[in-house]
Amino acid sequence: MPKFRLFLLLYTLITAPAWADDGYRLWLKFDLIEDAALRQKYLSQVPTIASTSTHPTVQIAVEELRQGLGTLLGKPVAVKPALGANEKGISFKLNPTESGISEEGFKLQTVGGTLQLIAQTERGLLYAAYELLRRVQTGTSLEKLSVTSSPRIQLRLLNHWDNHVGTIERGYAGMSLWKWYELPERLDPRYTEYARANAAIGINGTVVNNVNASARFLTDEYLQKVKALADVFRPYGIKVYLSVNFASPRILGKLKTADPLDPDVRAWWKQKAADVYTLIPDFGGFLVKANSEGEPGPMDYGRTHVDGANVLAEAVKPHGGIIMWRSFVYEPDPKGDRFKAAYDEFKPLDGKFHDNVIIQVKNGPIDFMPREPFSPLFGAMTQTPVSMEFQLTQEYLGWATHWVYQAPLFEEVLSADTHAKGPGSTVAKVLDGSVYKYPITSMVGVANTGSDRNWTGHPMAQANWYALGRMAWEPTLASEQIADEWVKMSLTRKPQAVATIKNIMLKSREIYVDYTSPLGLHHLMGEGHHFGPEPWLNKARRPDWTAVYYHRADSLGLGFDRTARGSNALSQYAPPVQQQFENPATCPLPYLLWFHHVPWTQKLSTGRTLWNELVHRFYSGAEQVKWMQNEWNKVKKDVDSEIFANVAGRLLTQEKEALWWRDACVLYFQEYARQPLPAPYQKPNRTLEEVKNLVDIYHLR
Ligand code: GCW
Repeated sequence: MPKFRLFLLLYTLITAPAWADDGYRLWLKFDLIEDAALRQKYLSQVPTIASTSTHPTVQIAVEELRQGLGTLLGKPVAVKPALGANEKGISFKLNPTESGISEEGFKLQTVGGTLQLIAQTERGLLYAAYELLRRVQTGTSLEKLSVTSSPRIQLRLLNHWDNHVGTIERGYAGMSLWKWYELPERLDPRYTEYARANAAIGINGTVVNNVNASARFLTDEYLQKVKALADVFRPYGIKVYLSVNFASPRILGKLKTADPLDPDVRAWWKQKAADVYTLIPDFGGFLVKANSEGEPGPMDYGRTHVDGANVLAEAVKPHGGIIMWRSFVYEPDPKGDRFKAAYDEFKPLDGKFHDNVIIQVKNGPIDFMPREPFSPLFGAMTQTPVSMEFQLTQEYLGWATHWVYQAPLFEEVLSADTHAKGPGSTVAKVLDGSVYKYPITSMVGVANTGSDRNWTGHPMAQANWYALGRMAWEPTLASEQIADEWVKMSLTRKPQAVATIKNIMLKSREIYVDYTSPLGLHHLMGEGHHFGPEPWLNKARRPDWTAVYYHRADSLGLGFDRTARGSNALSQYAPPVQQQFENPATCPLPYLLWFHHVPWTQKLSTGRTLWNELVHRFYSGAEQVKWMQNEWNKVKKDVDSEIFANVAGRLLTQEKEALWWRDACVLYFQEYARQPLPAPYQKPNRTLEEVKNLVDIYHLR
């Protein structure tokens, strides 16, 4: 080799980072475990994998273990038909009648020198394999294992708001993963990567298109494309579902109506369902957004949500399908309270839906705000199952420039006590069917994935996808544990760095709440795009799309009175919840302005007046972004340089935008509070008018 080329080669080898990471591999990184002793220990326990299965799902499990353990442990792991006497290794046991686990559950057991993966189904074995890998990735002992695990929720789904043209409604990570124009002929390898990532966290279904649904997804042409995806996902235990446009019988079937009680409409849906199931025998079912934000629905024909849902339910029932009917409905009523809409609409319909219908409810009563009290529909529906819809994509959480770890938000909602059947009737227990015996249980996350190389735009947003899967499997998992796993699997295993990153993650959501919507403020964001502050917004296409509808600032105070003196939305909760919230003295501060119109001069439990506390939150919240930056800088040497720089850059933008929120809200509310800023806070160095114009800088109008 010529000297210069040799020099170049050496130079590259010496200067290149030890590893370069663009985040593509998510939580399936499987990089070499740095600790040689630990590696040795694992190697002595799982040097071999025994399997003769020809089932595609088990073969995936074997292959994941072979490759994953191989690179984690730095030595090829052999695959053999069987382990010899006294030989150590991993073995699979498929036992359809295995007790103590559900269909998708598994056991991980040390029996003699063998680590047995036991399950009733092949899917269970795949989940067991990923659990084993997670243990090795996170440095957990494999000594004398006796693990039993079953998902508490049956349907663990992503909902993609992806359009056929490749755009994603509220997507901040590039374009859609689905290349409809290439399907069904070309299968992008990324579809398989997507399935792996989801299976590894227990997700078993995906709604591939937007709830604002184009009818074209039910055309023969598109169903072929959907089938192609279903075929890729199937061996990973993932079913495909579709969002449907309620007017499809009119749009596609050329019928005069889409009235659910019209016999031709019924027949049309039956035939369509049969066509879908001929192509995709294990198709999951339909998701419907009806009579909401301009989407068609049964009410267009004077019918009810029950009529609409049941006609679809009948159509998919013979094929084992389900209908996920969304409760996100609200009429534009300037005098009403949007908070109450979903409950008012659906509570009277409880028990009237067919048994293969589940009502899909957003976590809060309004719309994925940075903090909401739990929706009163959780605990209220005793005979019709309800499902949880969380939003992973950060529509109201700063898009892709704000680092917000959402697991604490999920945990807060899941652990909230509905008191539906006495104390301890948490939202999690409602969802998993232990409060009322629901025939279907489900938790979904509106996906934050896109074509960006790292899937989620903000590298840290991967953790939200991860958390959704983990919590849908076990809704009582703590956000701390999930963060711990995710950091170790995706970023670094260095203990100090793990602790530092976890600490930022766990505080990030509260920091975001503080600089955008403290003390229970909500819906202050810009109109339409939903980015940045616009608390002054008083005119929009609908009154309940303005900000003033929600914060109700006036010369006396701030906040929405939802007590009996106000909209009485509180009456939708069980009495103990109502009681806790209705007294401003016992209402937890994070929910204060959700339920009360509080005088500016009112002393709060913190010792500060409302105005002073508000200013304090906006300022300290924005200040905390600097803290996040400083903490992040401490892990520079312990995380990949590309990811480090990516996050560091986004944190700088986050700081700028946090100040934007702070200045906008403080200057605007000050016009009502008419008080100076409390010490030590200095007045923003720009005027309210200047802040209002910032929206142009961000090209948002
Ligand atoms: O949060 C709102 C979004 C809409 C979305 C709607 C919904 C898909 O702004 O973009 O539409 O919720 O959940 O249906």
